[in-house]
Amino acid sequence: MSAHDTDRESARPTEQSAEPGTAGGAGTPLEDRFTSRLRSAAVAARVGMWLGICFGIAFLTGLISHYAQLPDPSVPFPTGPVWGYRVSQAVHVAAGTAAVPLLLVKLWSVYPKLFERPPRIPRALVMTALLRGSIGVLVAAAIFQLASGLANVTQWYPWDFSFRRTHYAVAWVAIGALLLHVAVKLPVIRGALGSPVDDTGLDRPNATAPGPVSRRTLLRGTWGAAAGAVLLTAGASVPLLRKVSIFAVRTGEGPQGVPINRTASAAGVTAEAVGDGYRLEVVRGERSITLTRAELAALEQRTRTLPIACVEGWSASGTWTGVPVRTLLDLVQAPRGAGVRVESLQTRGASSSSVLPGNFADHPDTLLALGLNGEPLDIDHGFPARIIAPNRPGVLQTKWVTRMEVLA
Ligand SMILES: Nc1nc2c(c(=O)[nH]1)N[C@H]1C(S)=C(S)[C@@H](COP(=O)(O)O)O[C@H]1N2
Ligand SMILES: [Mo]
Repeated sequence: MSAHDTDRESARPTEQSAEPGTAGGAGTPLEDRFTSRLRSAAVAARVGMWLGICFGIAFLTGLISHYAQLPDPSVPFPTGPVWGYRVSQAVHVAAGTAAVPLLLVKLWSVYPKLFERPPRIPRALVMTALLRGSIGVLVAAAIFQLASGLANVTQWYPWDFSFRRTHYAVAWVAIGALLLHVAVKLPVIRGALGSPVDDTGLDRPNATAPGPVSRRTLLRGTWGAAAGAVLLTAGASVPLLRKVSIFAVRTGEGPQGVPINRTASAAGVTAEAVGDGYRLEVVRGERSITLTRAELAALEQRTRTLPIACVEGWSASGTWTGVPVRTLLDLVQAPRGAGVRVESLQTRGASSSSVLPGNFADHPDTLLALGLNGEPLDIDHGFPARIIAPNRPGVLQTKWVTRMEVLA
């Protein structure tokens, strides 16, 4: 029997509950129909606490990711540790994934409150309207963040707006509404977390029917669902979980052992464009030099193991060989600390160019890579040459690089 059936069976006769002002004004006819003891502040506060933790973690790691993508930050994003962005973004996606079952159970546990009778006194009514409005904003923002984030993870963009800007803006709305909600509910949260889970002190007066399971079982199931959701997807960034994570969007498969974000053909990059006619242009003001791939390969090479850490949550490590970007900048006497615009043979789309801030451009491990895992780059990984820099979001690791322009 489901909790819903229980609610139905023990619902009061309509004529009785239609009477206004019963149960000391605390209940309304509709609200009274939710009688399950599982829908309690004791459950809502416990699930809400973990939901709040997940949102807090997603917010902080989201700020990191947003900051890492600024082209000209006032304080430079650090070039290390090399795994920093990879871990931070994996945690971001894991926190959002865990939040999905938590949010569902949380909404389920407080759902009857939607049907609470509004107070009659005008001042109290205004307060209630404001509080409910703020909860409406919180719920809408939370659902938007999780839905848009999940869609992004699967590379599904059924909208026209910029994912990054919108997800970032709504994050502030969500975290603001969340902090307000916690502040308003603090007495209830304290009371609920400070007493045993089966305590009925904070329950709605009519929520007396035992549910089909105990509160403890409901909570265990919720933690299990959250942990399960993470384990089934985290293999996209945690190699050890690759076999377990059957729902992970990308699990290390791809040419040369690294997944592909966008193939050359999807990006409109043809075999002809990367053939014998390919040139790399390095430009600084009036000065410019042009190199063929053979000339690039003749320069001193450096090999480094660095991850591709996609904003969408998957990541994979590769061993890259190529020319340090700084070596190329020296050919045009670029000053240290100057930023570099990197342009791809791909002409459309936001990832057709990127800006390497000065600290990345100067870092000895920032390479114009020609090879991956001991072979020349696959065309889908950016042949003839692609940027690979430590501790950078994947979206900025531009492939099929044809032009680099010093910005100072
Ligand atoms: N020119 C170009 N470079 C690009 C992209 C692209 O679409 N076009 N995608 C970026 C993204 S989002 C990621 S995660 C990495 C993925 O690199 P890979 O496909 O070699 O794994 O490439 C980046 N470089
Ligand atoms: Mo990406």
